[in-house]
Amino acid sequence: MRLLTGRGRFVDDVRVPGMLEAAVLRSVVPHARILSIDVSAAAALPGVFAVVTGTEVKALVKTPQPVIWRTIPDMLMGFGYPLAVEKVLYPGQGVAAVAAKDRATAEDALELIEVEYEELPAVTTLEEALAEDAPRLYEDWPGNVAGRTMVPKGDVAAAFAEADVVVQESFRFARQMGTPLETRGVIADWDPFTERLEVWLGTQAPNLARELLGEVLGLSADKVRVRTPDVGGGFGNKFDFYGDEVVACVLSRRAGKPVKLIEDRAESFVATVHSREQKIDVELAAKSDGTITGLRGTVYGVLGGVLGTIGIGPCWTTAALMTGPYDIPAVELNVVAVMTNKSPYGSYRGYGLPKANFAQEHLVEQLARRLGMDAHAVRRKNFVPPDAFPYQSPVFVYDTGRYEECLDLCLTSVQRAGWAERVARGRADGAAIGIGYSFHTEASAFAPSRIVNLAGLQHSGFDTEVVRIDSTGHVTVFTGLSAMGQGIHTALAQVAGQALGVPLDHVTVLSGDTDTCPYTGYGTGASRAAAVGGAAVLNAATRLREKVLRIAGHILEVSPEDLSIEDGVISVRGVPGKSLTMAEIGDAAYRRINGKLPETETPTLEEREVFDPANIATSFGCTAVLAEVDRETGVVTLLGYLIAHDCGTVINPLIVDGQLHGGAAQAIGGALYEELAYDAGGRMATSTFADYLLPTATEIPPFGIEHMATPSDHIPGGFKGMGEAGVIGGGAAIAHAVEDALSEYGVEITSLPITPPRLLAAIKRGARR
Ligand code: MCN
Repeated sequence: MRLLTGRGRFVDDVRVPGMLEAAVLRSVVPHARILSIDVSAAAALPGVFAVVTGTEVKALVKTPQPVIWRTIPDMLMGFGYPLAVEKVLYPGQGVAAVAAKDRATAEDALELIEVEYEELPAVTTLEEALAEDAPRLYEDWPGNVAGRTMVPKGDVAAAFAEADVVVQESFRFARQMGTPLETRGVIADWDPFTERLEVWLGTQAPNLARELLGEVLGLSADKVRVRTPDVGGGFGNKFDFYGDEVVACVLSRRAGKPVKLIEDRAESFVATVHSREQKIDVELAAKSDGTITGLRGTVYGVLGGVLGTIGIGPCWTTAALMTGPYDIPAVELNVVAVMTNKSPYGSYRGYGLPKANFAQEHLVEQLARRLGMDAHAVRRKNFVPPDAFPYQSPVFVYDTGRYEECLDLCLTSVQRAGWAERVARGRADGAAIGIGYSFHTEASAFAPSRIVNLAGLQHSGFDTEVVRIDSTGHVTVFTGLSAMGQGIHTALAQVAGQALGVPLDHVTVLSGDTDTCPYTGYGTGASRAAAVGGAAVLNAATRLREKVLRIAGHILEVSPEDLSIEDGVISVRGVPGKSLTMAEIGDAAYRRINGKLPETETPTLEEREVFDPANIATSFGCTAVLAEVDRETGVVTLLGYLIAHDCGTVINPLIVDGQLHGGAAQAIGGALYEELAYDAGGRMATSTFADYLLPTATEIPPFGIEHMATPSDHIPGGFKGMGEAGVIGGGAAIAHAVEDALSEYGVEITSLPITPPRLLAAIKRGARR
């Protein structure tokens, strides 16, 4: 409501006294040697306070841009600096930056900067990058491959040698991005007297940003404060740490004034991380009864010119989780990290899972077609059964699951919606209409720290929460988890309120300041905040409740076991009228302590919980899509979208449904519209929403959602995460609906997005069969 009524405060709304505004000069050429940069005219422009180039920034920082997700052990590190040094490696890479009295002056100054480039041939596609004679981005590397790794399990060679049937496919996924409504923004304020850096930053990970800023600038953590106001969507893009953040700090130091740097929309297409682009070559071995025995292949991550914060993390995740809900005994999935002259690869909702799910579900359907079986029969045959949990997948241990029930729930909801009849009617009228399914798992609640480290992240996965009841009996939760629209404040308030027995409007959740909020492993991402943070709040609040009951028991001269708390009132069970309010307990703990606080209790009511779960939590779901294809235009219209979902104990059903809707909208964009394109010369070709198409309300079909709840067995409260669920299964379900609609042509969808020209070409190919 606060955000809807315009009361939100985002980085760009923050005004620090004396603040300057900055702008970054970004290369339009994809690959070039920087022969010279002349900033003298820019520096002389009235209103300009500081100008920096890449070489100057490099001299001021202690390290290049950090890469914290190192899934490939001996990876060649294509490190970048906050601004390009000697060479530009992608269109959009910053080469110089200006701080001026306002943004317009800063932009005028950028026009006065003279950069002399020696252009080099651009490497834009995977094939170009892997060609024998490919130009090398890093001249001292043997090629453009930064590294390789493998996800192994069991005896793959034997599985394929003994298979009755092998199906194989090659998949392509376009570059896409999260496109949050609010672009990235930072304000840096260096205080030369305290030697402390105050930063306002739109980020999903304030603690991480604080540490990485400190690392790059050579400051200890206490010398950096990161404050995060409202974040207008992050979608993973604001988990990553950007050179622009360092540039703002360097400019602030130079100018001796606070500096704001806000990315504009056009910049965001090149300066915010891209994601999704992959090629996956994979094959599946099976028995003639549909039992899957092996999965092998290669995931090529088409990375950018320099490594982003998370390196090849999403592509490794694609391989690590490609078995999805299926019990596949033998797996060998190679991961190849390939550098190209494009924007850095980074986090985007779903991480590697939408691609893993697409490949996995396509292969299952292909296998079913080959064996003449129903695809759901193949799914059922291979699901990890409920009694096999905890289940060791190639990398992660899945905690709990009831996959077949979830599939049935989805099928029942499709039946109830009358889709089969609708398809029959539509087809009788000549329409190309069909239904598609996909079943997904989500490795959510990303933790514990040891698994997070095992997965290559040089950071931890625990969370710290502080729950306080104040002297008026109201509750404050201090969290390091930042909100970016996913409703985490509401969820944590509900958990605390329910555990303490106080009404929701007596709970305040505070986040967004590393000086005052506790340390969280790495912020909001990987659908972890509700489960890991919720469990930490639950544990802290449960201990606090016990203290409240002990104090109340002391005052009322009854045993704490005889007390209950409801709506902020502590009552003696069975004795009407004998009660205390939470405010009276607060008063006893903070103010009128004498006689009211038992001598064994310390004053105040506050608990801190550091929670590092034993494992990740695996939620799951089944998506069904009803789609119609216009055979003349190749346009796909989605007519219905049903999800059966399980994220353990649901904290807030309304938010969970909203999360599924939002994720599904992004799946629809990824499946049908979104593609960051480069022209033949390697320049960015999509720089407005007229070129990069997002689905709008008119393209989103009505959603139906069904829930079941299989609690996590190791997370207090039984919560599992689900913030990415909607985006994971959508692409495959949409593709399968399109395939079903066009079954007469034998169309198989193996790349996303499914644009009309591509679909028309596939229909034509099918018609020729
Ligand atoms: N929830 C619940 N019960 C559960 C699990 C979740 O009620 N058992 C609700 C909670 O209100 C919680 C929300 O669902 O706040 C999402 O929970 P969770 O799965 O823990 O995800 P996170 O809070 O860690 O959020 C991150 C996740 C990710 S990784 C991306 S990317 C993402 C997303 O959530 N970006 C978003 N959802 C987003 N939603 C909005 N509006 N904007 C973004 O940028």
